[in-house]
Amino acid sequence: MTLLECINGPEDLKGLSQDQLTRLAGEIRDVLIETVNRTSGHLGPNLGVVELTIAIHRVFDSPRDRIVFDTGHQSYVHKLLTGRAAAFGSLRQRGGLTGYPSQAESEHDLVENSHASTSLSYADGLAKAFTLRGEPDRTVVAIIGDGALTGGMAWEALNNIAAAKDSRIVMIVNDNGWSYQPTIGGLAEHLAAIRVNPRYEHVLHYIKTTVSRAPLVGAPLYGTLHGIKKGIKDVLQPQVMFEDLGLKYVGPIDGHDERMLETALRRARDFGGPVLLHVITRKGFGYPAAEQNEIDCLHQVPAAGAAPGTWSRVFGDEMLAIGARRSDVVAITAAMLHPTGLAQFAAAYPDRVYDVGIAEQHAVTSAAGLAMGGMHPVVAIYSTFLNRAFDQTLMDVALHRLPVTFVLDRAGVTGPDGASHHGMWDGSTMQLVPGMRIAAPRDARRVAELLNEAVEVSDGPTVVRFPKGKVGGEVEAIAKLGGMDVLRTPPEGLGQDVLLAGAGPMALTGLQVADRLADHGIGVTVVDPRWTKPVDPALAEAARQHRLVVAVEDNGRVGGFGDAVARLLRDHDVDVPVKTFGLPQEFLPHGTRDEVLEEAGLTPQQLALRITEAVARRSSGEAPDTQEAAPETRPVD
Ligand SMILES: Cc1ncc(C[n+]2csc(CCOP(=O)(O)OP(=O)(O)O)c2C)c(N)n1
Repeated sequence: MTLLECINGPEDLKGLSQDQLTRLAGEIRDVLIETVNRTSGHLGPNLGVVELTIAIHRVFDSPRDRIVFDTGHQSYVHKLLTGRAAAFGSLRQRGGLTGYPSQAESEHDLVENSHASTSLSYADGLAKAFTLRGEPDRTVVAIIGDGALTGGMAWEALNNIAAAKDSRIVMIVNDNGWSYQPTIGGLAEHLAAIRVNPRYEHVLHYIKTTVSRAPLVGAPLYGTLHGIKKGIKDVLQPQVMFEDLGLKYVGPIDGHDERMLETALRRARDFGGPVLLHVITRKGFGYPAAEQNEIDCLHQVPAAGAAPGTWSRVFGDEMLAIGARRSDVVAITAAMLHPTGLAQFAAAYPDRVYDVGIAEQHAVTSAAGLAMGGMHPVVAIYSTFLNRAFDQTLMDVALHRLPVTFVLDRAGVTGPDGASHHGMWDGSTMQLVPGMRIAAPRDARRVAELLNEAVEVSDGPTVVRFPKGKVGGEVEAIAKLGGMDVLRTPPEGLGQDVLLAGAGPMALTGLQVADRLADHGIGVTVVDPRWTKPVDPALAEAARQHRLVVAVEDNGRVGGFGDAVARLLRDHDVDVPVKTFGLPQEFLPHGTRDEVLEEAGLTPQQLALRITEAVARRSSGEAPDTQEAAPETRPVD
């Protein structure tokens, strides 16, 4: 029996000897490497926090003390130590453990959001609540990476925490010098006088001498640490930054020395007010394949980079071509250069790409500034993270009618990252933005086409949204309807029963639906709107020729493309009924993309069934039954 198998909760850690803790750390690393390579997930970040998480659970009393993981992608070790080791093999699988903290899984988990830079704000609020409730002995522990610390919210929270002298908050800065890529330390460059902290030098020396003895990792690791060094000095220089803010600073601590970590954590816990503990870790520690991975230390496996054949890569290739033609086109990423497909553009045009850190709000307003200055920025961002910058998109970009193109990768169902990562909001929130135009390409050719159209728009913002993963086959239009592509007309002998408009890849799903409906004698016209905002008025005219209009989208049903189609028909006094199919407006759990789409009733088979029923009801003159009021996306038996 392994030591890990004997750990059913943090209590079981407390009696272990230092030797046993070292053995346990090794076992945890083995489990992480074996499991995550099989299930997918965040590997490098978790390998880096093994000793840190053990030490936290030995020093603090969870769940009475609350532990908040910033972003939460580094909470696997915590899961293993809080009674979930046996279930760990189900990580990120449908019905299995989630890839982030989950209150449903454990009383030790609290924050599930997975959007970065929030932990210090949660900690601020929790500590205030404990004080108000007369529970002054409870401590809040926030673990925040140096990447997440580049987000504005973290600094807004620090500003408040510094003033909350009685708040028992231990802020652990897990400084590995990386977010997806080496963390950018722009803040720091404003610091004129940089002093060298001797204890920090000591840590570097320690890591240099111990790690450079390891045959494979030595030199590159030291090189990386040297890179980190500047960041630490600049951004996290205690005297300059945190102590001037009025925060108690402890560190820097070697984050792989469990005993030293415990000592520091005890001191921080017993201080009785906010303390910032600066811990230096190595992303991917103990696994050469991760430590040596130059792109992102195996931040995620499989890598989130833009592999050939993915939507992200198609976008990246076209950006490269546009970059060659248009010297005014610049690219912005919020710490996700490789995953968003911008790496090639960055290599070719290093002066025209800006990695702003995990700072989506700033990214968007900075894009507004670039546009005001005569450039055409392309902000490449995951769909779910644009939520962060809604106000900036609305008021800083759209209000000024600025030509900024938002390229929203991972739009729609994303899969194993679960509720906080599904990109199911932008199709609705962007519909609210005056002057915004939204493109949804159905295939690779349309990504190129629509991206080019988007960067030609000079009087307002544009969105190009596409999903995660591999791009499917290409389908050419057989006719045009206004600006839309007609992909299919009813086969001979069948009437114009249904006009089906499928947004983005849902247009291709629509073709499969049409095949199935033809087998039932129902004639379907399938159109790809290409632009889902504004909806082409030609759709209203085409609707008059059909008995039922169907809109399908990979986005929340509320306020998305389907609602925009229904509104267009109302505005044009078209009385043809409309059925809208999209994701239920709920926080959808993790699973593969196909599993989640099936759960939402969006497979061709499920859609065909619902549409057949709707046509049949209308043909028989039957009033819509009560089911009609239920979400349309539910699969029917
Ligand atoms: C608002 C937001 N933007 C982007 C991301 C994507 N993301 C997940 S982890 C990560 C890097 C985090 O770096 P850091 O906080 O230093 O943690 P590490 O992985 O290095 O331990 C990024 C950019 C996110 N989760 N939230």
